[in-house]
Amino acid sequence: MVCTLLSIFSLFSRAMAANKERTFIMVKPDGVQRGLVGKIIKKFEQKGFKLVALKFVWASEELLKQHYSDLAGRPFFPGLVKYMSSGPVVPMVWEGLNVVKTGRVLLGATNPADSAPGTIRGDLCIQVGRNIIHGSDAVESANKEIALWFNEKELVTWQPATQAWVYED
Ligand code: IDP
Ligand code: MG
Repeated sequence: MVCTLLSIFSLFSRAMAANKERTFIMVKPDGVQRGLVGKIIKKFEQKGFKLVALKFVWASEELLKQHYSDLAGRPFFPGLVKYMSSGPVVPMVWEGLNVVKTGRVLLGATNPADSAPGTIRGDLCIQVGRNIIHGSDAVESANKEIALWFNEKELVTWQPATQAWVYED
């Protein structure tokens, strides 16, 4: 009996933890300039994910170099940093079950030419160098990116009223 209760509790807390996965999403300068911020946020809201943090900032080249440090050796890196620092961006944190992977699905392929219709990049942009949105590619990189762009106080703890209608547990 105790064992059964314990295993039910453990299944429950594992499901709760899975629902708390977080990803880092950012509307890039072209997305902001083209007035697509609301449309992009709406995609994540309508899916059922929970907004945990959001801000509007003009990021420094230094921050962007850190954000894209994995790509520092690529020929497009200087252009990428210039593009990303050319105007304000909207960094966000979204939470939910498999949000990292599903977030990437909502974004579409890196190159909009390969992004499926219905995805953000597939519907709203044309070239890889102006692909309007960033999304973390793994839980580990998500945690790194969240810590780079937000401090603990900016990550808001709250319970959406819709929770029981989005998740069965
Ligand atoms: P991702 O944004 O889909 O994760 P990454 O390979 O991590 O794609 O590349 C980061 C960003 O660098 C892309 O979103 C895009 O803005 C830019 N980028 C990637 N490949 C190219 C390229 O070949 N030319 C110009 N920019 C590129
Ligand atoms: Mg990437």
